[in-house]
Amino acid sequence: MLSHGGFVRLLVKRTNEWARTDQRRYTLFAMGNTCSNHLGIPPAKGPHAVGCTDFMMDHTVKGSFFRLYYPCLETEKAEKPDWVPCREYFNGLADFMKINRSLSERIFNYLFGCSKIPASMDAPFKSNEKCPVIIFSHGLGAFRTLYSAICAELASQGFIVASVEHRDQSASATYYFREKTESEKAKDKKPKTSASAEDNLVKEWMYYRALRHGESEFALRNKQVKQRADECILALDKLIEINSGIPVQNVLQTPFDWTTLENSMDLCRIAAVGHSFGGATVIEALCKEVKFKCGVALDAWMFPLDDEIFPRVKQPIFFINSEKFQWAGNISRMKKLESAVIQRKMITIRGTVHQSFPDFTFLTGNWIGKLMKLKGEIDPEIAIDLSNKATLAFLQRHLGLDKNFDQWDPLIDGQDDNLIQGTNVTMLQSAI
Ligand code: 71H
Repeated sequence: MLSHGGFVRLLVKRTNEWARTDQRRYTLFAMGNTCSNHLGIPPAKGPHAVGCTDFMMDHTVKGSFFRLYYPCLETEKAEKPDWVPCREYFNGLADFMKINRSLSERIFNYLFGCSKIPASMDAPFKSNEKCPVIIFSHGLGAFRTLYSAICAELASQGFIVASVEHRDQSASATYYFREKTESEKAKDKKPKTSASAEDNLVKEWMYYRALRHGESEFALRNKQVKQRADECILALDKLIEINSGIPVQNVLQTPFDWTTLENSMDLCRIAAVGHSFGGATVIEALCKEVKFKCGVALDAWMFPLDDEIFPRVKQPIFFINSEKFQWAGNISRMKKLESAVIQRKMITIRGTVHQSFPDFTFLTGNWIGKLMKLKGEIDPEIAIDLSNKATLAFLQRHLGLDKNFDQWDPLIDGQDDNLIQGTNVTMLQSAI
């Protein structure tokens, strides 16, 4: 528990944050919204400080929404963004987990309400040599902010990373805007000091849609993976526009200056990275868009993909698997991508679970973490470090980067005490 003074400071800080943006958070509970633990998402290890900002354009459900991580200038006043941007995301997570919203909101808020992303909100972009680009795709029931240990690490190593928030009803929660109706505009008589895009818009929340009774799961997931790939490509298109200096209008009011990104990207060096459903999204996106030069699929869930696409994917792919999630049927679909001419690699990180890739793994103690399968046997920092280093080595190799990530080349072949080359899953003949 915080001291009385600490609680007051926290209250004041929260109020300031509220004043700063209307996207902010939760009502304070009578007991106070205190931080419950000292755990945190590990800071990025690369040579650059990391900035982070949100982008939405256009405002409709068909627009693009992503969080951008980028190398930034170190500034004193830089604030770290909340890990979960507002209460609707916690409510969405509760729906996804099929637990009661109001009880879980208190628990989530208590456990994770103070967690911060290891990046500076809206910090100025540090222009340097041209940055290679990564589009990141989240898993089922996740959303754009939950993989910050991975995205911030890649940005600290010089990448511009756009973490997409999918609108295919597979995210726990997401939002877009609709225009106000005439009657809403009439009711809204408050005097305006500065007109902005958001003034005439109303936020619409979209939550996770569970499979309906009798519905074909393949039909739903297959449709979703195609939309997800399109959303990755749309995010890339927006980055290409931003890079070319075309003025973009961000629907979200942020102080970040998007014009500073003009000519900052190396558009010959673009990759896709994703977790689970996001891993399948990577493969679908590679197939649809050859601008993606390679892909990294973290504990990919292959179920949503059409078998027909496997022979049509031409880029290198790296599968980084957890020890516990995989099964023969899923691995056999990964193996359908094996090729004599295109590099396809697979490693397994010992002691990991499916949740070893999203940030939750850092935010609970050992006991609760293992009980809820958010943590495996391995120290989560060691696991994410191996995953990130192997990813960087693979990206250097296939994007042709001029960095020192090749120092981690052995990891691509599973050469580490905590790695297995290929898979730990024993393949049944019937599954091959
Ligand atoms: N489930 N992404 C969820 C079943 C296992 C869970 C998610 C429970 C999260 C807490 C425990 C696993 C799968 C499975 C394809 C995929 C991506 F906050 C996050 C939420 C989701 C972070 C990351 C994710 S998990 C994921 O693409 C796929 C196949 N999974 C998964 O879906 N069931 C439960 C009823 C609904 C369909 C591990 C787990 C989880 C706890 C929390 F309490 F801490 F928030 C979050």
